[in-house]
Amino acid sequence: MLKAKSLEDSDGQVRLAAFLALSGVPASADAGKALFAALDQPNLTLDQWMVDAAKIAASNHHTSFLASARPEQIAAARQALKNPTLPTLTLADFENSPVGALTGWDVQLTSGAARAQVVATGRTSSRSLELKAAASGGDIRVSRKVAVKKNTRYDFSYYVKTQDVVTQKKSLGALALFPEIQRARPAMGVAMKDTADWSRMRLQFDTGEFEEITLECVLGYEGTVAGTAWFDEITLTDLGPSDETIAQPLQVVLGHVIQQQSGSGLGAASDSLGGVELKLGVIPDVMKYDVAELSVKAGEKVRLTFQNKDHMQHNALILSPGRVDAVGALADAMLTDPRALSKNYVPDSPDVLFFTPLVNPGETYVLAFTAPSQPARYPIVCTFPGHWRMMQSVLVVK
Ligand SMILES: [Cu+2]
Repeated sequence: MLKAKSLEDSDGQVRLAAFLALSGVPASADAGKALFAALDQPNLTLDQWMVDAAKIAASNHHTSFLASARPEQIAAARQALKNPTLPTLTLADFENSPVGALTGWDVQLTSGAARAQVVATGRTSSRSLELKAAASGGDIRVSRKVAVKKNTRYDFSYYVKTQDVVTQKKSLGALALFPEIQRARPAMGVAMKDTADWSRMRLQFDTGEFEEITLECVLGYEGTVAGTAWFDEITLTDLGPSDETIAQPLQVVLGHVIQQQSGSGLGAASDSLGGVELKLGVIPDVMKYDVAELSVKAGEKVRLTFQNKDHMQHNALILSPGRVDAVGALADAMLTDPRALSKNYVPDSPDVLFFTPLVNPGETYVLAFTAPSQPARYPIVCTFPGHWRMMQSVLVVK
């Protein structure tokens, strides 16, 4: 395969297959060198999945991969690691807004009685937006236009706090959303109700053809609620073009390997990673992991790379044998826990042996752990609301 130059093949799929193949073979000097050469080309762009595959392959052959890098390339990759800042746009923090009013927003009382104003308390600062519905119920939305780049991925983040929010019929509670950005439903945060302290909501979306979208903060939504909600620190982070190309893949992959090797003997001659590399992915749109089972030896060191190629968040919990239903019931019960999101929907249970946090669409998380010493079939399950019955795999410990 190395001779066939498949790493430099003009067909991206062939290159991806080659990278993936390299991640599954024993560490070899030729493979690391060839991978480095394939990435070390001016003006090379790769999509993010290929960059992720290249990271795994480069980790597997890190000794020869790093040995191929010139000192200035290492220096540039280290520098990039120090400054991973993406452009973040603050849409609203209300800090300069007069208290007791709401200027610059359209306020729409959809039904019932409710009001919107800036108040003199914030999450970490001195102002936030308050939406307050009467005890008899109200549905209110405040909105403003936001300029965005076309065909660009954004990470949307905001903080919300609620007090005594009681939903009625079909209403959702307190949430922020962009109604123009449609998937199955508008791009919206998880709706909050009851009483909950400041919680961060995040979601990612693609602007498509839009250059202007509407930010809405809503209390109610398709029905009235009683209670009060506060919104603060509403931001959009530009994640780059939605064709998902990464302009300097070599620097990104090199940075990944440097970070991984720091503290474990950078440039050591022997393979210092140790343990076994496992991969778990998600099949888009069907709420399923992409493998039925993974297997390891008892007591072995494991690095599980969980890659979420789906459009929604998922996690992966490794459970005690036979405890899927018990942990699933605890996950269902978390639907009424206002801190569920901040707990990544991971139930407090001794049956949860290892877990990843919620992994955003397009992101990858590496979970390192030591496999149990007891050979058995350990369930792997996603506890994002509604997923656990469908979304299961097994870690077979032999
Ligand atoms: Cu899931």
